[in-house]
Amino acid sequence: MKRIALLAAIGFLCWATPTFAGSNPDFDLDGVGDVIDNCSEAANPAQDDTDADDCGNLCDCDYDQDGICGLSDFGGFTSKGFGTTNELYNHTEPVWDTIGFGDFGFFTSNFGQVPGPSGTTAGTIACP
Ligand SMILES: [Ca+2]
Ligand SMILES: [Ca+2]
Ligand SMILES: [Ca+2]
Ligand SMILES: [Ca+2]
Repeated sequence: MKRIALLAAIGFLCWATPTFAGSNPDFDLDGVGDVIDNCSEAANPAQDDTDADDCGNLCDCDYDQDGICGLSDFGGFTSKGFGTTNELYNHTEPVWDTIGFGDFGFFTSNFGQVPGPSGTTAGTIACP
């Protein structure tokens, strides 16, 4: 009888213990799991990353890689001008649409901020 109770207890524990095998949280619901998402809080299913710093274009306006979206980056952004197709300064997907007010709005709203966050470079200067 004790053996049956023990087997029942083990069976219950196996049933009640959640398994995380294969689970992969996706905060921004873009189909790319947080740990491999180069913009883990912005939906960017294409994962465009022109400067290849593992911080996706959709959350990266730190073009000179100093860890912050600042004046030096703004100079580069404005020199390209609206209507061009410079991929680096493009903050929408797909990458090769033109730079417009949306990209400017992204830059200004992130001015003074760090890029990211990125699930692939957590803790690095390039994309915290
Ligand atoms: Ca995601
Ligand atoms: Ca994302
Ligand atoms: Ca980048
Ligand atoms: Ca910068």
